[in-house]
Amino acid sequence: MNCDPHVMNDVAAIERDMVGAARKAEATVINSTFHHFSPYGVSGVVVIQESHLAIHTWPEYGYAAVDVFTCGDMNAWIAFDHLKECFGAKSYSAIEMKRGSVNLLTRNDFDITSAREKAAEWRNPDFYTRNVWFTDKDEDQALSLRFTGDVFFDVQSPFQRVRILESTKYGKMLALDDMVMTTIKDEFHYHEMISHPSLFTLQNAKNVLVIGGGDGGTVREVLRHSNIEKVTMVEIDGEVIKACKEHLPEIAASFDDPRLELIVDDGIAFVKNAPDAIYDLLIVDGSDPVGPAEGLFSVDFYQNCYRTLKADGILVAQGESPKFNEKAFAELNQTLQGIFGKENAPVGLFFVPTYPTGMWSFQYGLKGTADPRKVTNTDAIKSFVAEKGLRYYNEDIHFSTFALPNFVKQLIQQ
Ligand code: SPD
Repeated sequence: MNCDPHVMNDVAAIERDMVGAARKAEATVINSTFHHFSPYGVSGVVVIQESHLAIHTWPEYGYAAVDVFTCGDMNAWIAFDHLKECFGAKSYSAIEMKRGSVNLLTRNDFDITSAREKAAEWRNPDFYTRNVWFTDKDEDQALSLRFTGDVFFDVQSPFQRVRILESTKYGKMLALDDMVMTTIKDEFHYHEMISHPSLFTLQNAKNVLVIGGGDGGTVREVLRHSNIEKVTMVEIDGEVIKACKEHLPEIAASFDDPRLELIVDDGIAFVKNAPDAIYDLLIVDGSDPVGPAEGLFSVDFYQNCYRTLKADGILVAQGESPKFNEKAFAELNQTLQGIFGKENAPVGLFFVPTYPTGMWSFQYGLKGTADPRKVTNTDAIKSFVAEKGLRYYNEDIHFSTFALPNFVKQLIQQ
């Protein structure tokens, strides 16, 4: 009781501590299964050779109910003391129950000692199967990814909780608070699509501003274009850059490019103070409209973006999902239509398996006549895609991303 509520809601920490408790009590861990529940609470079981440890937490009460069941030599109180410490429990109640009356049972002729010895021959004591789930959700929908339980980076920055976890299907991933930002195995969907459609529309862009994008995937793609002379990237959270440089080097691959100026600061203030008409392309690679990214969905911010673009400049912004968060998606498009004009705020859809619902968008603001829906240089796209080995974007996707289902057209009144 009176446990740390944050720990009580942290599925990875609880799995680690429960497995740690079993090991400290010298149990042999076979398997662990842990789930995070919406809106909060964690349940899980660690199966041990000697039986099992089970838990359910109520973070809102700072409470955890734990069973340590053993039929072997292990001392359950060692596990109990370990958990008390890990959970920061200020009080507790515990009962020890002896179950099973051996004198009432008939023993079969079964040599348990030799069976144990045999199992120990093939069992690697450091290996056990884990079933731990990370969930990105709102009140009504969720996307869950199984992860190995390994946490490579976990820092509460002044803005958000920054974590690098390892998912079993998509490899290492960056999570901000409880939202998936990018994973090693599907990051190219997002980063190729946020960059190349606009750069092939502008053809000769030289000066690019990226707001956000702390993982480095967007600048990596932008800098593939040899015509780019300068990219300024403004990321508010230095911990995101640090985490990705250390643990996602495939994504954070271009931070040393001499054409990149990396600024750790507030992107909204940066755009507010930027001179008029200096950028060919302005990319807003922000997270969802909660916490530090909320201002990246405001009218004021996009008015300043418009002002800093050159006469034929393009804005492209992470546009949320028309299925997961219709309201933010539609409101952003209304904002862009209001500033750039009704015909100049196209939406591009693309698929990301690790974002809730899988259907995601980039939203554009076209200041002049450069329009991604009207490009003609498809041969240039084709050879660039082949030369760079792109895995999502190509000359067909360039156009098909702008083909919208009717419900999406209705949402944005286009
Ligand atoms: N819900 C995910 C929203 C996407 C946020 N940006 C991802 C950053 C990738 N560079």
